[in-house]
Amino acid sequence: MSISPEKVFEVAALGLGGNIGDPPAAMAEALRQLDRRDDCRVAAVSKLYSTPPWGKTDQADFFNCCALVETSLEPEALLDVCLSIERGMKRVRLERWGPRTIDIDVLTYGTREQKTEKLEVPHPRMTERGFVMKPLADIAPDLPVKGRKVRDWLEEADIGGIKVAGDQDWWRAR
Ligand code: PH2
Ligand code: MG
Ligand code: MG
Repeated sequence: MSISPEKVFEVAALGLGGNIGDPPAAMAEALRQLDRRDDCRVAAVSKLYSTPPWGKTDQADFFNCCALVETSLEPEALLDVCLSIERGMKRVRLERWGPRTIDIDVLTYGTREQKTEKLEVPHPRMTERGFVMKPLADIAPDLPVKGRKVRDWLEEADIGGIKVAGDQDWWRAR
């Protein structure tokens, strides 16, 4: 018999989005797949939002949400899990910042700051994106990101056109 060391769980924030097909169904399925894993537990999910496209504006509105995940995975391994869930759901992505069926981004990992070839946390553009900060403020308003709380970043973010499309439990019902 061996004694296994206690796993250390970190809290990571994820941003989910999509604007092709049925993004709320895809996002809900992705969250449930994460929650079923032994190494991840979905601890909180924001409301569901409909958001105007950012970056490339001549495309359909997106659905977006954020989630807090307790995980024993290191950030790169968590990203790999997210990417494999995307692939398993046959993600279609037509171009950078363009239409896609589902996108799962690792936004933060604890309070860790790292920039490797594979992954930068905090996500380099998250604080300027209303479609990230609005849902993140539902579940982690006091989380420090790049020296300020999420709620403070949100005050400066452009949240024009962002609408609530589902309450806190939207992802369980689907
Ligand atoms: N994702 C992008 C580019 N633009 N705009 C909105 N509203 N929501 C997104 O999730 C989004 C975007 C690239 O990942
Ligand atoms: Mg993205
Ligand atoms: Mg992505």
